[in-house]
Amino acid sequence: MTEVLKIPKVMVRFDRWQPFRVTFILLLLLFSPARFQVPCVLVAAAQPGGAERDGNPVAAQYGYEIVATYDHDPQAFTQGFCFADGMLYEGTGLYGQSTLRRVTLAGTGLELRRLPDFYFGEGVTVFGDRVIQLTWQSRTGLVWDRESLRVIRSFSYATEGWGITHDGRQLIMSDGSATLTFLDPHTYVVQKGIVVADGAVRITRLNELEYVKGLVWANIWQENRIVMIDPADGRVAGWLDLSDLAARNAPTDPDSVLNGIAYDSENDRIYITGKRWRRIFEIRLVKKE
Ligand SMILES: [Ca+2]
Repeated sequence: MTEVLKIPKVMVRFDRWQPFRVTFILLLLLFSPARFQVPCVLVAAAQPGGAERDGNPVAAQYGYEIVATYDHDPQAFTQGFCFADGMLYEGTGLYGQSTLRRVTLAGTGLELRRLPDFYFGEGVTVFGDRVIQLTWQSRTGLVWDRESLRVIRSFSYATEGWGITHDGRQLIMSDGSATLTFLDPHTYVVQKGIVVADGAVRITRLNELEYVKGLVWANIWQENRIVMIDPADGRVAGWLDLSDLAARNAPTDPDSVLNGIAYDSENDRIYITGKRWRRIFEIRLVKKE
């Protein structure tokens, strides 16, 4: 009986203090530092960019100076352009007109090979004793003996072929999308792909390529500007605006866009041209503030 009575006493005491306890808890919540922390967290999360932007530096912007000019065949529909041991190698396109050619900067010693009419020639790179040339939609790469300029083999790839270059270890090719594909230079087997992006924006229509001091440079088709890409992750490290050069030197034909980057790594010289341009330009970068 005694135990039975004790229980209601406790309940009564609880009931008496309950309003005060509830008020106390409400006051605690009202003035708790945690109350002020919640909006702070929300504000931080709502700020645009945030940590991602901090971890991904904004791409540098470059202009150019012209160092020298050289003649270029105004009939050449340039699709591939590179430099090795004092010679320019150029691949041209269009069905029935595609070629591979080798010539000095002065225009002497021209050697020219015609591709079969069913190939539309694209990017060109020199790797060791071979010259490798892509074709646009035939999914076929042509491997030329560098000395004789004769085709010694071919290989297949799964995409369109646009530009090609190499970093000394792997071939790097573009296909008109935002992806660069890395191939084994001996087996031509795909080893990896990267997606090129400037911040959150994918950069598509990557065209003629050149490997320059650790970065992959790519013409953007029909934009007359070059994007500089970190080959480790596809991050855009810089932009080179050549629209002024293109406007002053390209023919009025809308197809005659900037599309040739050749790098003389021995002498650190950059050569630029375009489809049916009359000139090749050696340029020097000028960083924009
Ligand atoms: Ca090139």
